[in-house]
Amino acid sequence: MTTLSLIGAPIDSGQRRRGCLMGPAAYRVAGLAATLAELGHQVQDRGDLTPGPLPEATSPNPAVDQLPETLAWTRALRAALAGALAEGDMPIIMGGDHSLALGSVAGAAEHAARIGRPLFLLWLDAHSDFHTPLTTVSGNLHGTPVAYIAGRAGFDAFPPFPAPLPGENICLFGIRSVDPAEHAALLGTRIAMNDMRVLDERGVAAPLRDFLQSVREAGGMLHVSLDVDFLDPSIAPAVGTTVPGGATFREAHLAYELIHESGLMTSLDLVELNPFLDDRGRTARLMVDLVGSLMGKKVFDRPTRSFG
Ligand code: 4U7
Ligand code: MN
Ligand code: MN
Ligand code: MN
Repeated sequence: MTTLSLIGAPIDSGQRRRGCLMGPAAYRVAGLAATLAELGHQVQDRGDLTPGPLPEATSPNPAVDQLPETLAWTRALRAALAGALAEGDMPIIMGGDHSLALGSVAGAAEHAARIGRPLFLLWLDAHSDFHTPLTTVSGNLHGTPVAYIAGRAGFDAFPPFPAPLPGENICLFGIRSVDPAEHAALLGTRIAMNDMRVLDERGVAAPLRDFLQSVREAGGMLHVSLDVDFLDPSIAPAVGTTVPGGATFREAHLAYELIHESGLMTSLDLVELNPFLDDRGRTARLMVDLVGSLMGKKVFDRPTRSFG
């Protein structure tokens, strides 16, 4: 039986609104481990990671903020993910801001390359996070991981990404904020852009099933990166970068049930929860509830087949 390995990553260096470092504690207080154990999983809380010593690093873009801190975390997370996957666990990273995906997905890619399987990435987010350190205007590195994972140039301070993912292995989902430089760069890729226009027209299920089918056909591993701001801020207020028009509870619920049903997910990030901005733990509890759906909680357990 696969062990769910909970790994705390109290990383706050990818953006400037302090508080994401409280995320792992909030997930623990909200009962993430117990919720998963009640669903029948074997769960191990591995505690919080610590970044190693800060490397010397500067960026040609003076806007870039806290580069040495983020580099140190990237290294630690990459090793933690590759290690957990090599042990046969399913790592669940409790973030921490989204810059943690620079390391978590690198670790998943390192492991996938080692065992000769393709890696796929499902990115549930309001934002496309496709800046490089050279194009970011805000300088916040939590807006860059997808570009790093896709092998875009401009990450000279970072270790080269192990086996960058081809565009068709990446699915962006829930998108409603794309900066001009990201937009221009995304047009030249085969990354699936499921922005809110697509989800409004086709619903959640059809585009998600298409992507999951492509993962299945390729025999791929699937890393899911879940930014809290995928959800509408009216139900998930504890994020620094709210964008209106997000996923409803029902849409998120359906998406997570479909991911679970596919049986394809091999690693997961929970990112961008800022408990300092929360309303009496509401967002943390909602996230725990939804991660339950992602890990097998069902309202009514009917045979998969009845959904066609
Ligand atoms: B998140 C932004 F300008 N694009 O670069 C930027 F809109 O991890 C936002 O998805 C990045 O929350 C958001 O700062 C990063 C901005
Ligand atoms: Mn994000
Ligand atoms: Mn976001
Ligand atoms: Mn954010």
